[in-house]
Amino acid sequence: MNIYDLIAGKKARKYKKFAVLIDPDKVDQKKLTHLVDVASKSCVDFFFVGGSLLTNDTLDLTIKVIKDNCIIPVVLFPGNTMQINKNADALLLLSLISGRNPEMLIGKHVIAAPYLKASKLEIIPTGYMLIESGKPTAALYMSNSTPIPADKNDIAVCTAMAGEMLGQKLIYMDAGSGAIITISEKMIARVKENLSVPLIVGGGIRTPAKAHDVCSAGADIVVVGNAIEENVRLIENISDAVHLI
Ligand code: 1GP
Repeated sequence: MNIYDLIAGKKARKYKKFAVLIDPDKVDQKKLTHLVDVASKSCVDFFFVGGSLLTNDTLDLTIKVIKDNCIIPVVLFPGNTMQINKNADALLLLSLISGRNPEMLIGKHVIAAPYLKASKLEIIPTGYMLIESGKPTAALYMSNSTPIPADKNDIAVCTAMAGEMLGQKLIYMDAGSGAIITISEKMIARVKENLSVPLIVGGGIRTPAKAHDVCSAGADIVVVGNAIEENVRLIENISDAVHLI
């Protein structure tokens, strides 16, 4: 199964998609099995798995629990080069195009390249843009980069355009996990108007209404992590809100 085709195929383009972000540090096996069951029944499109910093060696187990309990594709959303696992279906190869830290633009990728090649994972080049979100997030700190100011829509548009021109196959606008301020609908809409590749949006989305608004503004995939860790029952309502657009 080709994950990029699932995201960007002609048919897929009409439908909004919902990705649940799993931080392996934050779920135990029992909680994860329940979450996977709810996600499966709620027609979640993808699991994104990863974190800015993982302190327990549970990435492999996390992927195994998901794979043993459902057919939802697992897409790695790696915070660093240690988060490569061949049992996932695909990996977002993130280039932090909002920042000016060469390590996050190309340096880590050089180190990871031979391991990625050997893994046989589907690699999806992704232009990753961090947007200011009201507090310093783990993603910001760990990436040693400056986010795009929340009200600078033109900078976001030009960054996304440049990312696409450089060959990125997805653009991911992220306010960062646990963001206080989500990315404005105006910024999402402006970026979407100027983009041909699919747009992923996440960071601080906590309600079905917000997920709906983010999709209506132009996101093709909405990502929710924290809110679901706190309340698994949200999955069904957010999934409905995203898929009914
Ligand atoms: C973070 O976009 C994701 O990288 C999800 O953020 O955990 O705040 O939902 P939340």
